[in-house]
Amino acid sequence: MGGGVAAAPLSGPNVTLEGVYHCHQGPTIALDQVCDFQTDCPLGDDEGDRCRRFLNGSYCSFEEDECMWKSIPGRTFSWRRLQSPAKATRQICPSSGGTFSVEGGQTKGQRGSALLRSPMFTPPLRNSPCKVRFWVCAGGLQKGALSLWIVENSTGPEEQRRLWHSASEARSESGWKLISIPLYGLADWFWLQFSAEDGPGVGSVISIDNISFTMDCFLACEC
Ligand SMILES: [Ca+2]
Repeated sequence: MGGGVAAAPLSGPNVTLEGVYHCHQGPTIALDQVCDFQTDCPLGDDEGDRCRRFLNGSYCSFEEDECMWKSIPGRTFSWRRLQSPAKATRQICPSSGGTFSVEGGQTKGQRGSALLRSPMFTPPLRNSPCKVRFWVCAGGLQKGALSLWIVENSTGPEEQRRLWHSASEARSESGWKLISIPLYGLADWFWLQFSAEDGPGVGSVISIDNISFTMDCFLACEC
């Protein structure tokens, strides 16, 4: 690795190889506090526009658009970008803006699975502590489940790996929850997909919001 490693889009004096970011004014923050939808720098330069300039889909609040995340409908239900949740579920999963959600609707017997698929991403460097983070709310869930899968371009859906499953979370907790998952062992371009299985049930909802990748995912080899 002749030239070493640099964060291409955030390059310059503000990112160091020690994994910290120097705010334009004020403190030094950890690299995983950059582009995580929480303002840590006094001037807010760790969030916003510069984060959106990374790979499309790697930093999305679903406020303005879908950032190339794509709904692949199931037989009886599908993911939709909502500006505000339906009345029935507003109290369980309150949100002030856009989310991607599956709503239970009024009918029983929702079968099959509905997918929410990301655009294609470049693989992180080997051994980089790359993580994907997202907020999830499974409100009033009567049945059904949510999984996050990773699919590599070279092997395709036949060899997809499950990264996370909602059943692994404590059932008693409701409301929004932050999930953070390491991405490793990737050799090829890949995409992520959320899979809602068998629908959330009558009057229930599953919502996803504020998806972001840590900066480590974009460290590029300048070989
Ligand atoms: Ca931040």
